[in-house]
Amino acid sequence: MALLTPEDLDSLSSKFEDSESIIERVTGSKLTDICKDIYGKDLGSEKVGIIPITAGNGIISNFSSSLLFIIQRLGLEGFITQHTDVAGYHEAISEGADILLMADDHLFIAHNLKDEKVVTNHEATGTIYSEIASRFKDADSSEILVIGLGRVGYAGAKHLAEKGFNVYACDPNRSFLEKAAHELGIKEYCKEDRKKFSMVFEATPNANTINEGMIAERCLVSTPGIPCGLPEEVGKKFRVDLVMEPLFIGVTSMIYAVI
Ligand code: PYL
Ligand code: MG
Repeated sequence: MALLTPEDLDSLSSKFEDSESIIERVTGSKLTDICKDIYGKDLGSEKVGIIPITAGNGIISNFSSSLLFIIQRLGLEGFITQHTDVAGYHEAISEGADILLMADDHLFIAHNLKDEKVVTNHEATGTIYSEIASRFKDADSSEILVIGLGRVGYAGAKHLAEKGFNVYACDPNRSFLEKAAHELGIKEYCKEDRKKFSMVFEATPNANTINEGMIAERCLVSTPGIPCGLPEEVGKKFRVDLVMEPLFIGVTSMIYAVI
């Protein structure tokens, strides 16, 4: 999994405000209302403990502070533990956290200690970004393109298939495609069909995965991907709305998933 860098998290607030206004414009709903709708619950007075984890590549300098900013922006009480790892885990529990947030290089989880719900950033990110794509007000059909069937892409494709969307997907890994076709009933995207989509959910760690043969004149691309899969010239040539943000959207979905 591509790891965030401190630069990715710079100016998180303005990046989030930009994407929040685009989400409202293209879907007609606020991000928190979309989360309420898909998870069926609203935020209460949950207290969130953020535990810095030193495993693997170690601490990302502004990762925990970015999480605290997100939690407080959602109107919840949050704190970053003084200690890291197991001592931090113990500290968070002692301080009465209801929800724990912690990430190593492989998994970023939210764990609700009160009712044992756990969600990964992959699942919650796939769910929310695919949901945003599926709510495009100017969509010309119920067909939606999913680019990338890794842990994030598969979670999004599963969410869309369960909602009854006509899901087409592409991934260079044939076994990922066959698994998704078999388990989710999605169709393989074939460029020879010259099908053009107005709703695209992209979840790959690569740039330039979206080409102009895939997208309709009016199109929404929803992606957590770093780097962005939409080439700048394609975004200019077509009227493409892009929802892309490094952390806030995914973490908001994680919190609603475990409350
Ligand atoms: C959650 C992000 C989304 C994309 N890649 C994921 C990532 O960068 N994971 C690593 C997070 C490491 C956090 C570090 C700390 O500061 O606690 N262990
Ligand atoms: Mg995100």
